[in-house]
Amino acid sequence: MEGNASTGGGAAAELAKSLVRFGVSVEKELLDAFDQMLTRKGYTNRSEAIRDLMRDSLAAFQATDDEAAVVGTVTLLYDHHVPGVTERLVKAQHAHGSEVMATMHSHLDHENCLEVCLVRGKAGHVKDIAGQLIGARGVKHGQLCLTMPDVTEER
Ligand code: NI
Repeated sequence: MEGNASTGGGAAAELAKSLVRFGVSVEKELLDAFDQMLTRKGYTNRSEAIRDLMRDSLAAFQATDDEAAVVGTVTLLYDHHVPGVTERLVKAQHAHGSEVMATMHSHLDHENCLEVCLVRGKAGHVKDIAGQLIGARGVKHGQLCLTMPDVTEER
């Protein structure tokens, strides 16, 4: 990321200057399958899909650095009838109040609760917190999704 933001010249001109075109050799069958997936996903532009894949890959790679600053979500599915599960999750979230920024909760049905926690901090710490939440007794399924604000700029 460059730190010297432009203050003039127009965003379109800056974008045109920063775009790079490159060629990729790929088997026709692979490209056909890729394009079919893009159509089903709603992409209208192969370049945008490839940019998204690159950002995914960069975010995943950067998050392997435990010191990297990350933001993310921890999704939790649990049965609130399991004794103590709600208390365990609330306690763990309070214990990490600086990293757990917010929590959204939905009572899916009579048994199931869906909870999403917004988290931020160093990747290693955030992964530990997610592990505590997902691994809490009573949580049926959980997943951590990490990204970082500076992974790349959307154009
Ligand atoms: Ni609930």
